[in-house]
Amino acid sequence: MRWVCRGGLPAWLRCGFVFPVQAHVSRRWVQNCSGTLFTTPIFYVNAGPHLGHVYSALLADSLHRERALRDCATRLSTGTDEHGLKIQQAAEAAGKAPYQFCSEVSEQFRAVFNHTLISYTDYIRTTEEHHKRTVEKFWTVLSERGYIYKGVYEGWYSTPDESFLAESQVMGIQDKQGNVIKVSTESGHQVHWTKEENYMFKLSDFRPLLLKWLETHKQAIYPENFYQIVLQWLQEDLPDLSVSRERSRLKWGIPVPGDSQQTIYVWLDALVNYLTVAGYPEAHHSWWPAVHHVVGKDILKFHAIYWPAFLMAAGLAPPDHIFVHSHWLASGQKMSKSLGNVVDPMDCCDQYTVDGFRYFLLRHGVPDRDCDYYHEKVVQLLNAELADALGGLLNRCCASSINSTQSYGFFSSSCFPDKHNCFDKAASARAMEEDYQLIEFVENLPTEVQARYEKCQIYKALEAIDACVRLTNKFFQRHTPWKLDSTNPVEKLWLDTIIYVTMECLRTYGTLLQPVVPSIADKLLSRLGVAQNERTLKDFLFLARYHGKYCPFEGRELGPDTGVLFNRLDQNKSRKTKDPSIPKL
Ligand code: ME8
Repeated sequence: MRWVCRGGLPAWLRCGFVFPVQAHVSRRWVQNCSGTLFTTPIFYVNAGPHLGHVYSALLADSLHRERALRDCATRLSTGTDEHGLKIQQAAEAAGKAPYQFCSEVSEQFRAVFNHTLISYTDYIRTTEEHHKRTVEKFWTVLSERGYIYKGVYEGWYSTPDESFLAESQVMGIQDKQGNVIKVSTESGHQVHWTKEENYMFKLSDFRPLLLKWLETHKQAIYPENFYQIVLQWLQEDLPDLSVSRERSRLKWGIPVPGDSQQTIYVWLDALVNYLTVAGYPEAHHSWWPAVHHVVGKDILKFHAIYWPAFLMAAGLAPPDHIFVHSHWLASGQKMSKSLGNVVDPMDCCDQYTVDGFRYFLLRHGVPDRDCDYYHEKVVQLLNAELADALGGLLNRCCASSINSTQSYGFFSSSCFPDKHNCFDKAASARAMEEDYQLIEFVENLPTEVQARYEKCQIYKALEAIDACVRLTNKFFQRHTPWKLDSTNPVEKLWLDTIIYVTMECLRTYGTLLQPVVPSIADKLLSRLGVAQNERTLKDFLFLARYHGKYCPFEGRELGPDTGVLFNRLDQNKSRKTKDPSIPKL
């Protein structure tokens, strides 16, 4: 079916028509545009960074970049968790002084994050003086408000998890020598019986308040299955929590204010890093509680129960959102040093490029469930979506055989009339029903992508973009522009329109892909001639000429870089795995 416009005036002059989706998008962006602090977990420095750590950081990074794209105030904090028994033991095993050991591994994390283009604004180390002062202040507030008391703690402790466990959370198993040992049911790590005088936090007081918080903030924890898990935990009794260890056992940590014989529990120390970054106790109000924590499922209890309870006890609000993700397995198995299947992020970047690696993790990683990582899948996905679909589309509309003037194309409303203002069919109209569907999908894409980001469903945002890329390839294929005769003025109008529409679609994809593949998006937008200050989503207008508006890109000269957007990968190059403790930098 084809349509034709009545009269020759642009649509907006004729009836003041504003495309409803675009109007809706602009309103939403303005409304939601408040400052947000995104955080990653701070990483233990007992071993170097691996793929799972980079995934946590990547999720937060793309959320942060997406906010920036909408011109919203945003920060991204990451860093390292450097106190506690397991770090103390790792430093001893390495024969190094704890601080030197922590500094070396912390630098490894920083280098991997720099390399993988994690655009953090804050990098915190818990051994920094200003963090220690914040923890002391926070402890003092909890204590003064009556939520800390001294008691005797007796129970199981898991050092790898730095976690206290109830009898119901441990089970007996046989170790390799046939001895019966106790392990944490959740993590499988060995636990040891501890009895010592500790400071206790009145966690039990907070069960009703935590339940109320979750009832009134149903979107506080994403995805929904993890929200339900937390609710389930809160159905059971919440015993008071030991928040210190005897200094004789744990030297590597912040001493309890006023009691040098006790060290503050590493999880209390670590969680407070978020407040340190926000500027507590003086300057946190501009960012707190507009905080979005990205955390792995293994540390959900600390973030969704202990942390909100600590905050409430200190008179602060819980964070706005906790985004939870599941774990990456390597070829179906949990990654572990002993199995030798730990995936090194630096190797991945070497093999697939930084953007390729970022794209795979965010496109294939589904937060609700564990995901499998294997080489064949990475190669297949990147070749199909980045090399063939996206790169192929850019190549096709920039090829000099089709685009002889090497420009953005020109739009002809007689070839592609406004569907909403056309009453009669005209011979010059070439657009088909499927073409109108395509532009409707692409027009809606920024809204859909934003909605996905708001739920941390980046894989779904990327799925939607990829679906549109495929539709655009079909559009190009359907109209066989290579068969049009550019010396014929009528055919030239349609050829230019096909190029213009395709480039407008590509500009939309390039803009929306910036949070995930910043280098590829930059290459794509530069090739289309889109300037740096034209790449945000604020006031983004797709297919302006179709809506009878001025389009600054129309007819613009293409950028000079004709290089391949993403080189196809070789399936036969095998994946390497290595010990993560010494990443190649
Ligand atoms: O827990 N796949 O630090 P951490 C995906 N210091 N994510 C994974 C993963 C995998 N295979 N393995 C680990 C800590 N992670 C604390 C945090 S925050 C105040 C303190 C994720 O270095 C894990 O789920 O053990 C967690 O979110 C993050 O890496 C850091 O783990």
